[in-house]
Amino acid sequence: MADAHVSSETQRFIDKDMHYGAHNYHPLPVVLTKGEGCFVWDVEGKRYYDFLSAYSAVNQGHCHPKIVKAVCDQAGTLALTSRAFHNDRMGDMLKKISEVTGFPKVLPMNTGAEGVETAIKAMRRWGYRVKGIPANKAEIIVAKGNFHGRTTTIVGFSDDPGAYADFGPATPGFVQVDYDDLDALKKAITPNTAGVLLEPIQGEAGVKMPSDAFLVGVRELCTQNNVLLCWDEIQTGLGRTGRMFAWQHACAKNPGCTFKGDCPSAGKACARPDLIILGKALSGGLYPVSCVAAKEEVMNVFDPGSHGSTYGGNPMAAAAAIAALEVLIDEQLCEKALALGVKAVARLQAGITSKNLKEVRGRGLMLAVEFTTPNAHDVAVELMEHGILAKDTHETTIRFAPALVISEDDLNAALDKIIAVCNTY
Ligand code: IF1
Repeated sequence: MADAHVSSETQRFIDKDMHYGAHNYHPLPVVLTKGEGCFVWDVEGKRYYDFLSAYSAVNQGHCHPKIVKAVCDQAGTLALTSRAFHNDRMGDMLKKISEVTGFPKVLPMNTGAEGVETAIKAMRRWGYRVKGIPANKAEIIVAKGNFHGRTTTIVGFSDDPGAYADFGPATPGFVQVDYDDLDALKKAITPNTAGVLLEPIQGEAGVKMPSDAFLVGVRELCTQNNVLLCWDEIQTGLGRTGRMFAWQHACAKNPGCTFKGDCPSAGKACARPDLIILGKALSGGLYPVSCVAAKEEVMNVFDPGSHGSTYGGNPMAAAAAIAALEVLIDEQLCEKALALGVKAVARLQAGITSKNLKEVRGRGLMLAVEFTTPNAHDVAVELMEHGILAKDTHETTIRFAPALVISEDDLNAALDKIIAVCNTY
């Protein structure tokens, strides 16, 4: 077990968290106090490459000056009104998200889990009111290994006991199938299936990348059976995988499709969803902002009183989201992530010669190194000592997700350290 060397100053912060906080996390023993771009600094002044990026919430880099300015300006003007009144910023955010996603309708929330709950409610209501599913019979198909958040309903359809154990009874109406298994999905569809909810790449499961044929096949099955397709792009979306959305990698007729307006594949050989959930990088880390974007037919199931949130769609969130999306586009972060990701995977594959290496994989700057041995946590601790912050998952896999603004030189410097550490395991 790698030993972390922790100073007494750092330990005092950790002790306070442990004393007053619920023990629902086991963080690495580092206490951060400052961030800029792809870097963070701890309370002792040591600089780290942040290769977690708050689980891809800071794709635009820590404290991006443009987003910081937008949020600070808005904070001093008007921060929160509730949805009992209109505010003069929300509409611009909805318009921007509509343009980026290609969907006509957007419903703003705050956390990712709330976005997922919103999508579940939309799919169920659509199932009853549009598809004609009998009352309380709607089913939503999900994948084994999924991670969609922490609410009681969401953990109720997780197959990770750490997430769901003793939080039951689980909300009924969810059916689990193997991920990346089209036959299993096909068999699970019934006349009562309202929707399919999937991550286009499973993050928590260890950056599990399905075949493009799976993503396209899911779309086809949903179209054939009058079932809604919802991609949870909370983690994979907004440039992380080298496209605005991860589903765009899979479009067969139009590779790398950057959807604008009508889908050129007209729903065929295309992985375009009926609704999409976004969160995390939608604010670049400055504020919790999530949303569902969807077709009219889906979003129109909501009427006054059926859904909402005190903070959802507030002016601060709008200022952050507009700036965050502008940064993604203006700085061409999708294109950058795509190009850097190809180089990063090649470099890791060539450089890591450890006999315990199982696989290096990734899309864009969503990267993973999987070992045959359960040492990923030790690797993460060792990497921290060498100035790289990253997170292990499922004992054998370590994920790397630097901010998309990282320079090629910084990426290479960090990869050299990662390769060196991985080769000692
Ligand atoms: C935690 C993982 C990442 C998500 C997808 C919804 C949500 C998430 C695809 C909910 C959130 C985070 C939450 C974080 C750990 C985490 C995570 F390791 F579990 F898988 F990112 F890699 N859909 N993922 O990935 O969004 O409500 O948190 O805003 O500490 O729970 P949220």
